[in-house]
Amino acid sequence: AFPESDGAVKMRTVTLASVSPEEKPKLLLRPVLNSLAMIDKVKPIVERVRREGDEGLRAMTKQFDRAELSSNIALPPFATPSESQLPADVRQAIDQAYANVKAFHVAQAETAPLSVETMPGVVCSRFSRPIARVGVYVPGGTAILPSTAIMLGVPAQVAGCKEIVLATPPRPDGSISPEVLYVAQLTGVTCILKAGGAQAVAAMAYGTKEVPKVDKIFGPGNQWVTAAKMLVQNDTDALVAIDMPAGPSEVLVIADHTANPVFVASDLLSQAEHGTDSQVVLVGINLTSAHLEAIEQQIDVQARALPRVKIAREAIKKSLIVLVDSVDEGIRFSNEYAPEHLILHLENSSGAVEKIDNAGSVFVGPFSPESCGDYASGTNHTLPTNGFARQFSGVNTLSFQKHITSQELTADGLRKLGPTVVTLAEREGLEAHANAVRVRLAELSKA
Ligand code: HSO
Ligand code: ZN
Repeated sequence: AFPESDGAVKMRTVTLASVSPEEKPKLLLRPVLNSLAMIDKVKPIVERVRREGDEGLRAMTKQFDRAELSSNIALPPFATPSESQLPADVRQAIDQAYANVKAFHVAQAETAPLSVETMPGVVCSRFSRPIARVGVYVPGGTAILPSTAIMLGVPAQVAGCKEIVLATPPRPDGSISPEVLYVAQLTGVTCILKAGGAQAVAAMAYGTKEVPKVDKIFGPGNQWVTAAKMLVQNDTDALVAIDMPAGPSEVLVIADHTANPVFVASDLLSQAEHGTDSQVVLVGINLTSAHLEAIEQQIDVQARALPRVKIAREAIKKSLIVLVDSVDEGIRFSNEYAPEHLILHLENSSGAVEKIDNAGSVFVGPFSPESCGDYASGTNHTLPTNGFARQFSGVNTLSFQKHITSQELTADGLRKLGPTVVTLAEREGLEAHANAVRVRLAELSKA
């Protein structure tokens, strides 16, 4: 019905039951990211920042972002943008998003230390502390993303990080978008690094005269940014952590006979417009061919009306419709795929949530589009992609903190536990360990 020649925006369809066991794993694959080759490519950039510091950084910003900077950084206070730069409705929208994201992330913070008396007189505790210096990367590129500044700045602020460096590529005139500046001010960013790409990651990982070194780097970015994060994470000179390995954004939508084709298509396209490499999957449960056609037609019609139709078309072309016979089969496929975003358009969407094992964030029912989570409902939009939802959580308040454990034993506690420790230490042949207990037990037996 949609010949390629008329430019129809159409996905590939497979029926899961007729896919061979050898073919099935291929359905779960994302486009190959050759991370090792990318790491080799970013190495010279990272090394140049280490060698040449601020000068090297400035030269690369001129080369890649066409901006000539007198300084690589900007410090607060960041001037409140004027009404003409940032209209009141945009400002209010940012304020609302900030408030909701903050409310949800404040609730995630641990308020009291965890404390357990494992045996009488032996108390073990765990408490959290902010990571002192963090770097948050806000991509430039085809869209400006102040929402990402909110999603990373808010948890950093709520966690109590002392230094928050926000890196983002400057515009050719050297300025930062008023939206990002406004969010930087709201979230208490302490330094804006006007640089993008691998060079920005390197500057934050090692520090330069102008740019403060950070302890952990967060945020999405293109493959250069991701490769640079992976490279610096493995360098003991940098001593820096990263949030997670990031890949192209994804959505998986599960739809049954109750799904509204207009809504389903709009959800798929909101992901597809992110980039030509975006991954879009529709899992259809017992859909009639008329229903499926209605969805496909909506994809085509809505895509053509988008300013970013070219990008959406490329993404949709590589995407997939998987037809299954039951909700359980659909969810099983989704759990294997482990999508970054999972949207449920089911007769009983809320009832299906308990069966979900692997997903970055779930959008439940017809009135919960991914866009709400992307911008303003309160959940974070920095989420695991590429199947990493199997073992990673999305960015949250605790991502900006670490835990410290502690213990305190009373004399009685040591009397009770000491012999156990001595036995184990002797068994390992570590006499000094055993002695550290013995000398105390000897002292206690005098009293
Ligand atoms: N869907 C993107 C986040 C985003 N959407 C930012 C709009 N702006 C990755 O989760
Ligand atoms: Zn999005």
